[in-house]
Amino acid sequence: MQKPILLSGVAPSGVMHIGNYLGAISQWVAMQETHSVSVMIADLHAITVPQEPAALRENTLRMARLLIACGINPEQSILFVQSHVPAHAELAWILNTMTPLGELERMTQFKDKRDRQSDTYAGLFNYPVLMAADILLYQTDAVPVGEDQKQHIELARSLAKRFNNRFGETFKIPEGIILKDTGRIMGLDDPIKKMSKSAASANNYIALLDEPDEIRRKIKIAVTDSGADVAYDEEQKPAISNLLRIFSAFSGSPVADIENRYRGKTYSTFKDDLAECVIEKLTPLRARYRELSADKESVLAILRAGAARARASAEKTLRTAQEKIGFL
Ligand code: AQP
Repeated sequence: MQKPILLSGVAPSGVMHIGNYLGAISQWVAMQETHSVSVMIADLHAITVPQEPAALRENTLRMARLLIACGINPEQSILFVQSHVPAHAELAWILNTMTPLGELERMTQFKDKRDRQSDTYAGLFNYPVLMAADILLYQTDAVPVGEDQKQHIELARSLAKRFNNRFGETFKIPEGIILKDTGRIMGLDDPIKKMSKSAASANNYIALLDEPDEIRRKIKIAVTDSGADVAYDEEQKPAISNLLRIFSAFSGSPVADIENRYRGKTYSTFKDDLAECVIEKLTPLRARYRELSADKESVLAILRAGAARARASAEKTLRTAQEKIGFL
């Protein structure tokens, strides 16, 4: 029987942080057993804000290495670069012609990112339509993402339904998969906002490639709440609750067990142990990344093979959509 199809993606920025990892990438890795997984390095999305060409090229390769180091297995799953599959841009154009402006104007990510740019371009506004194309091209069943992508998945679903209603069954309606505990990891320096690589300070996040001393330092200075108890309470103790969720995700212990372990102990003891737990999990990943950095050719070969496999299924769906709308 054919496995359900999973597609998700990550922008090739220079940094992948533990929010990206716990909210999204670790899900993709785990679901390789049960799903047919495609992971896209979203360079078309990256250029919706200005990029320096050499850095974009390097970051795309770096992201491929990072994903493999995280456990995406290129022999089992499809790992590809979005711009290597032209069907993404072609379907996005078609979907743009049936997306009401009002739906894009409501997107909170757009408003957020626009406010951080000196100039805003149409690509940033249309980003969610491209994301809908990414998903619908592969007849995707499951899209595991962080909570920040929820609105975009809703748009992909409504565009698929709109197209199907107007032109007949063409696209599968995808389901977003958002983890309750790790779908929104908050910033270490501001537990009210999500952890984000474009935060003003690098103390906001732990990058997967941060060295152990850097991880210790960032966790030591992470914001805590008033009071002294290591207790889960999202309202009263957002900072400690966030650290508890990170600890739980990396250690595999339920939050309640960790609360019990640190009852009567200080924030500082809790933070020291959390840092060691994160370091233990990330050390093998960093080592694997370094190994892959020595061999650029084999990573390029993986991306070439991934693009060829992705193109085959994407083009099939694109042709069907083109025929349905009456292209000659
Ligand atoms: N803080 C987060 N908690 C849980 N999941 C998160 N994701 C992002 N931040 C968190 C999820 O990671 C996947 C890949 O993200 P992306 O590369 O597309 O970038 P992003 O969402 O734009 O991540 P950043 O770090 O927040 O970047 P900036 O600062 O540029 O906005 C996605 O599934 C995302 O939901």
